[in-house]
Amino acid sequence: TLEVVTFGETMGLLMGGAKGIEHSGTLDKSFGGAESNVAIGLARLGHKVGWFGRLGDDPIGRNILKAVRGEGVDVSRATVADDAPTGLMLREQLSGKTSVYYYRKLSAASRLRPEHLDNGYIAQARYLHLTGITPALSESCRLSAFEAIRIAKANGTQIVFDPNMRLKLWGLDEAREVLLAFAEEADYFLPGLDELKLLYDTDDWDIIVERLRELPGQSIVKGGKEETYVVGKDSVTAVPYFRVKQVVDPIGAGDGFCAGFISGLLRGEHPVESVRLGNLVGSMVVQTVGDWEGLPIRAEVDALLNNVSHIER
Ligand code: KDG
Repeated sequence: TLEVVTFGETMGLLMGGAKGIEHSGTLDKSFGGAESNVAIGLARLGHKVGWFGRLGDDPIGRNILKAVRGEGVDVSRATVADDAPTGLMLREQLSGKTSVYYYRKLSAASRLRPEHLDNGYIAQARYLHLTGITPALSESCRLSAFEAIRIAKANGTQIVFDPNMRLKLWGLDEAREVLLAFAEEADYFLPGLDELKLLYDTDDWDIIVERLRELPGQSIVKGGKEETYVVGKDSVTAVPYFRVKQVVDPIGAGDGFCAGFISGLLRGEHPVESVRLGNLVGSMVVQTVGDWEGLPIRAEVDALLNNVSHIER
């Protein structure tokens, strides 16, 4: 049986080099999707995890399916759409600023419908991981996400929800309404601080904490200057980041965090200890180009947590 199930859109990723997309002669090909990034992270940490989504019947879709499967993630419920392509995203980093361009409207993944969900598949898991990207993709994706929550709740599967606000996909008002509705359903709500400022329309940390305390689940706030926050009923615990020599590519840090955090929960750790593991995994992702390539395996994480140094050659 699987410990974690997640689903969402995974796209081909084309990255421009130092000259940027406009002037690069070649683009580096990979793939990415918040949910499959989390799934790969969990698999590398030794967990049984399933990811699904709809892919196009095309080379990029086949590449994604093989690669995610190759990472040890169960992809048995992923489906292929014969009427729509796999989505694409282009990304570049110029002067330290990351820009993303989506080519995903009407993609195969956006055609996911509630009928594509396998109840038993979701019900077996201890955790269902969801992000706020899925409900932004299409009406049918939004319904699918709500249906997955219904299935999870009916079967005692806990919900981990990362809002992953993508304002290139929908307007703030709509995003706010839907993402806050999802937050109400989550056992663990993992927003970033910037997202919370937009969701609650305030920069006031005390008000944000108050709002989070009104939610039924546990909130963990990512993206502090130097730490992640665990919001308790009457206290907030700050869990410091790990020092990083150089941030090479910040994208994927939040997904790495989620993978580490869920891994901690699965290992029976206290939420604060799970956040520490999340911070560590996130800090490793940002030191490598790509969304998921820098995700660590269990042995690397254990060695770092225990301060063991290896002779590498
Ligand atoms: O968290 C990283 C993701 O944002 C990236 O893989 C792309 O899923 C993605 C999206 O929709 O932005």
